[in-house]
Order: sequence, then structure tokens, then C-alpha cells
Amino acid sequence: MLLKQVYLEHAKEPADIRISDGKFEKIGPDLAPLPGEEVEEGFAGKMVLPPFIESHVHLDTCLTAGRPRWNLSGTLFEGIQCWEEYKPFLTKQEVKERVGQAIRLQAGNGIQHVRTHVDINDPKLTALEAILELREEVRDYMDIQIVAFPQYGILSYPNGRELLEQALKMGADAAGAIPHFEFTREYSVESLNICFELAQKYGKLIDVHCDEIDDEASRGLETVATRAYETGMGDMVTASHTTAMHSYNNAYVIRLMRILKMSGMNFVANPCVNVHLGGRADTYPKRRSMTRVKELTAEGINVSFGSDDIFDPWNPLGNGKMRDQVFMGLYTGHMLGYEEIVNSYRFVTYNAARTLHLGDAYGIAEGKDADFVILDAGNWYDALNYDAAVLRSYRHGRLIASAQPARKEVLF
Ligand code: 17E
Ligand code: FE2
Repeated sequence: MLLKQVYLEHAKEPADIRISDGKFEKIGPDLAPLPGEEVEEGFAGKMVLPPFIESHVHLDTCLTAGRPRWNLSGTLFEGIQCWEEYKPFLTKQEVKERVGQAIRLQAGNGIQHVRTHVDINDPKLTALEAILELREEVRDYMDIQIVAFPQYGILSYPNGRELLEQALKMGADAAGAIPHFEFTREYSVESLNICFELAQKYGKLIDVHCDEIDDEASRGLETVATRAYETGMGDMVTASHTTAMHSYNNAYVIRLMRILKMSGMNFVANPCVNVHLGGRADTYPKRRSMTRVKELTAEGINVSFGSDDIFDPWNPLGNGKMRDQVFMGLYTGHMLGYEEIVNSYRFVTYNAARTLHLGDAYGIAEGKDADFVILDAGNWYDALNYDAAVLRSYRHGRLIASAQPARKEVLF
């Protein structure tokens, strides 16, 4: 196929892209069609990006909002309670159907890589088993990375350590932890030691739910960063949420930033859910509770954005669309400078690829797999502002999702 006159990211001039055998074969200003080649001219002037990446979502809980009841306080803790009440309804079949639906929602929005956290504080590991199966079934359409996530803690839940180890043996890609939810500060530190020990034992990545609380004394992050540095795991390690960092005093952050940089680790902010769950113990002023994305980015530290939730106990909304996270993240993070807007797709593409440790395979260049999306806009500024649809999503050169451009008519 020869795709004519599209804008690659924010290139000034349009280019043609030749795709054959599932790869980007040639990219150039004006390629002449080969004999018999299919020529696609219908997207001239549209923007092409590598596929969107969801770097933090809980697929096991998705599409369960209101069942058996709604989270009315809007707190993380009531969300965890609602999820606990849903757990008795989990069966492998139920999880596969529900999560399959969410994956199709994501695919329709141009996502091709997902990192999902799966709660492994379940003696039967039902959701994990279901999502491991689903991961294989959808492999041709979506890459799914699984984090073994101990919702109640590694040391504060019966057999937490054993369950985490078993999940890694069963095939989870990354070890999780939740230091701010452990019973004590000592457990919090020790749980991180266990997380690192097991990840190293089984050769896995790490993604910690870290300091997701408005408590300025919640300091799991310094331990995560120090272990990432000392073990040399570096960019294999991610700290998700780190909302307490919003509340830390600046003097402490100056000290902390040094080890964060030295560690080489990644961060994930979840703008919509962090703002929704955060500040709930405040009267006024109410904290935004998103981690310090602007400052981390300015220090050259990798930050990506995730949705966290799609219509579940922690987010009564959610559509599996990464654009919405960018939109909210830029507003919440005071990042609406022109350059910040123009480059903001990176939070849900390249930066997220680094978080997921995708390596060189990701991106648009001759010789790479032809994985890409075409947006209904000529540039990211407009795509973000007007919420442009993903007109086409191609994976290894094959069309896997499409949308019709929306039409509006104003009668004056
Ligand atoms: N569990 C948790 O501890 N934190 C979250 N943000 C979600 C689940 C969604
Ligand atoms: Fe999360």
C-alpha cells in the first residue's frame, strides 16, 4: 500500500509511506506507485502517529461501575471496598468478556499497547488467569503487559508474597507493590524489598502503585528510586501515581529529585483519576493531587499518562481514549505552553513506550513494523483540541480499526 501525503508527527511537509509485508518499506516526499500497488489518497493532509499506548489501566476492574454499588465518596478507599464486593462475581468467562469489550474500546481509539495492573490479592487468581489467556487471544491486535498488583499489600494481606511470586511464575510481566497501603512504614519498605527481589529472581519489570495518597509523609518513592538505582534495574522500574509528591514540601523534593534522576526510573501520572480521587480529605483549598509532571519532565525524567480506570469503582466515566488523559494532564499540570501542547502526544506514545520498555521496535521508520494510526486532523494541536477521531489503526500493515470522520453542519 502507498499512503499519500500524510503528516508524520509534526513534520512541516507531507510525506508518502510505502507499506509492504507488514513493514514500513519506504518513507519519502513523493513516491511513485509500483505496478499494481494499492494507492491510498483519501487521507492526504491528515496526521500519522505511532499507535497510542495505555501505560496504566486496571482492566480487571473495568466496566464494573455501579455493580454491586457506586462509589459515592469518590475516594480510593471506597473504590477498593466496592471492588471487594464485586470480587465474588468474578469468573474466568465473565472477566474475559468484560475485559475483551474494554480492549475493543481501546483498539477503536488507536491503542495497540496496554499495561494493565491485575489484582492478585485473590487466593484463586481468577482475573489473572483470565487476562493471561486473553493476552494470547488478542496478541495479533493488541500487546498486553500484565503487572501483578497486590491491591491490599504484599505484607498486609494473607500470603501476599506467595501470591505475587505465583503470579510472576504464571506469566505476569511485572511485579507490583502498594507501599502506601501497607499497615506500617516498616512493611512498606520491606514490601518494596520483596517486590525487587522477586522481579530480579524472575527477570520481570516493576511497576509500583506508589504513594497514591495526599499524605506528605508517604515516602515509598525514595525507596523505589534507591532500589532502582542500587540494583541497576533503572528504567525497568516505574512508579505510578506518586500523588503524594504533589504534597511534599519543596525542600524535600529538591533532595528527592537527585536520586530520581540517578535511578533512571519512569513515572506514570493518571490525570483524570488522580484529580478525581485526590483532595478528598481537603476542605478548601482542595489539592489537585497529580504528581509533579512538569518538574519531572523538566529534569529529563520519563513521564507517561495513563487512564487508570474505565468505568469502574474509581472512575464512573472512562472511554479508553488516551487523548482525554493528555487534555486533563495538560490543564492539571499547568502545561499549556505552545511547545508543551504540540509535544504532548509523547505522553501517550514515545514516553509510554519507554515506560513499557518496548525498545526500538516502536515508532515510524523504514524497516519497522507498520503499526500506526491516522488521525482526523492535520496536526496534534488540532487533534487534541477538537478530539479528532482515529480514522484508521494499522498493525503490521493490517487494518484493525476504523472510524468515519464526524460531520457537523451549522445552519447560519
Ligand atoms: N487500586 C488502587 O489502589 N489505586 C487505583 N488508582 C486503582 C485501583 C484504580
Ligand atoms: Fe492504578
